[in-house]
Amino acid sequence: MASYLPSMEKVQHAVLGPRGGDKVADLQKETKEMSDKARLTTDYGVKQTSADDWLKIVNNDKTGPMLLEDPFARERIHRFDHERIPERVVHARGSGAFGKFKLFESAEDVTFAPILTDTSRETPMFIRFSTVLGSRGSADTVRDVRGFAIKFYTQEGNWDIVANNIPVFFIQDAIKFPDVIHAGKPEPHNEVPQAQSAHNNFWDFQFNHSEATHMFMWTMSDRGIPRSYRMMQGFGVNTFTLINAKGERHFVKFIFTPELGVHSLVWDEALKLAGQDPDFHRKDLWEAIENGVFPKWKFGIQVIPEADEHKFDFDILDATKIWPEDLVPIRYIGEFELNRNPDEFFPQTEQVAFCTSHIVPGIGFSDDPLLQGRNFSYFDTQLSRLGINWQELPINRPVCPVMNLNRDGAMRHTITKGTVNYWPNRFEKVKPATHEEGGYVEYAEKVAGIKARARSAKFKEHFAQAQLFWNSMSQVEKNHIINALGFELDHCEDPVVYERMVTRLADIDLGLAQTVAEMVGGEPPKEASRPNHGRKAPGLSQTEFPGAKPTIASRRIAILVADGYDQVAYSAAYAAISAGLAIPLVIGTKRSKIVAAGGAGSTTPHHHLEGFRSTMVDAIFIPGGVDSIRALSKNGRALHWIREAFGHLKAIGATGEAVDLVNKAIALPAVSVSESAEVQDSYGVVTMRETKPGSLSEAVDIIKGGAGFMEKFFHNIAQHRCWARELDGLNSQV
Ligand code: HDD
Repeated sequence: MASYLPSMEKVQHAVLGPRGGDKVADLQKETKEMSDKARLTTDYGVKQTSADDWLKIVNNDKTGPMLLEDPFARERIHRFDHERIPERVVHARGSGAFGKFKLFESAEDVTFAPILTDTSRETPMFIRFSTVLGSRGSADTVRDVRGFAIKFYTQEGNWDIVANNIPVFFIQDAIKFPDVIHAGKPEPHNEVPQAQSAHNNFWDFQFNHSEATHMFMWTMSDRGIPRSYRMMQGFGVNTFTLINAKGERHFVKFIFTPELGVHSLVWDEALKLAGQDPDFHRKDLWEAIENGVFPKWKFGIQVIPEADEHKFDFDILDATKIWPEDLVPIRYIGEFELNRNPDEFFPQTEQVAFCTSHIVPGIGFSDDPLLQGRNFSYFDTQLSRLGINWQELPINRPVCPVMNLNRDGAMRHTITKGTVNYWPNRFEKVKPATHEEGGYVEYAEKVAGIKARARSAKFKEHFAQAQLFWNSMSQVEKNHIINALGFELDHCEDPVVYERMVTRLADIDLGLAQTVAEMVGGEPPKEASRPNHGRKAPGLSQTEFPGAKPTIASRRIAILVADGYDQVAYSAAYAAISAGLAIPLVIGTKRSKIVAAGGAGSTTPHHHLEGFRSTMVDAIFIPGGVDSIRALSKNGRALHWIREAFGHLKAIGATGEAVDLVNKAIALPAVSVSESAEVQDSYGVVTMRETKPGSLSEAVDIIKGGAGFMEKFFHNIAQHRCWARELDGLNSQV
């Protein structure tokens, strides 16, 4: 059995507190604390006597007209009127955190970039996660691609990897970006729907633009509804290049794999959370970092020597294709963690701005036609969002020296002394750097060809990797893709859209096409449009990423109580959950004091059953207690909590009288419960009718291991979800 004890490293983090490296010190220059001694001032520094009354003419018995003269009041209103800046045209909804990157294996055989060769370095970083389609105020848990944009503040300048949680993209050439985004965003006539791909225009585009086929299979898979930003892989998607000290070039893709494993919500849960807790992912990231359970990823590269560029049956510069891991293994060379929440959302998470074109010496671009277009687009979009001096903003400025001849523009902050602002100048000031001094030197690539609006022949193949992805899914994952397509196409009212999409699915798999056709009302195809090649690849199914080790760390576990609960079971569970670095959330019939059986103790719940929902937790534990269970059994919402958690495949634990409550709520013959002191684990429902001395009350023993109740309960939580329930069709029966 696995240990659920926190690693020493995590304990150290909790004790030492967050660390962020140079960038944190750099940001301190701009950061103000709100001290008790500080007094309200205008932006020009004059102390104000009132934040309540606009200057006006008053008589004793009459409030007279306000005076436009009041500079304090006008400043407040002006500042407020202009608080909003344009939201990002895509990826508007996001949240970010600071962290650090550490290399554990030098990649000097393929690059001379110090961040990828110097194992003694710790590089500060900022990551912004996002959804793509929704506006800034949209819900976190919608079905969508997730952005995973990283800024490394290296000593050689900022390096941005503007990544996603899906390794491929909808389009091969950047010129199509406005189309794919227009098609996915709310429709132009009525601005409906918000943050959804489930509509006519999105699927119309997917059909007409067959190179999107591989990508929509990923977004329809569980990758489109992650449980947490902390449980997603990240992929740079585009093909970059690495150049080593000998001047040799390799093609490269960047991949990040989370220590906590890759996990998703179930669709019904995602839908409900969008209304019940639209900030679910934002809060989850914040909470984990505040609790010192810092999310970590391994940093990997896939490299292909320049000479092997054409050895594959796909074009390695095509962003709609993965490089299958059995052909190009991932080499994990470093790791990064997020360990500090921003101090203020707007100046940091909202104003952070990324550019794929921002790379450092030792790293280069490729001729990937999506990347080349992105390199133009990002700087351009920052101009309309933040203005020409966006790189001076504290969150965006590098930690290494910046000196150049760029000048002026709106909101310029930097003041550069000297009498010249051009090169060459008589003082030899601001001289360009040599290669030896660290100057960026472009790789001397030989280029020949004719000008044409075209792509190489291999770009024209659009279905082989969609099949590869489908074939590599587990049965559960396949079911989820079918249901996702069933949901999405059901939201398309135009028969032309869903009928044609069904024919597109026959390009991938006949069974898939037939099942979806039946669900959504299209004509089931009689035969596949092309044979399924039957190949699979490693690394595509989420089941391959359970996490570095089984853990309950950072999981939210509800403890349901009413007056008369069993204090021993309650406190043992509470202690064990906390010691495993998970978050115990006491949910009561009310949020005021609840007293244990016989007055043995009391608790003031974090939430009450109506205010919080089962969707917001990963598991439920219910301690016994005659009166508590009697009250919960009569409470429809309590029964709904248990049924819903069961339906969402979550671990459920119950002791003493609570076993009967669980039995009543679930009421399925297939799910057996404990009749004695023996622990019963049936479909992730862990029960123990009589508590044995030592089995529950000694939390420390429980965490250390053994075959006790908590051990089994925690094991199920660490598995993330009980898939057997779904495979046996039990989840849909409650
Ligand atoms: Fe993009 C934002 C990721 C293709 C144009 N993109 C943006 C963000 C992420 C990505 C994570 C949010 C950055 C942040 O948090 O501030 N984009 C991708 C990936 C792509 C991709 C992985 C495919 C490989 N993007 C892509 C293309 C174009 C753009 C082809 C245009 C030709 N993307 C933008 C943008 C955004 C953006 C309009 C909006 C806000 C921003 O850049 O800063 O320029």
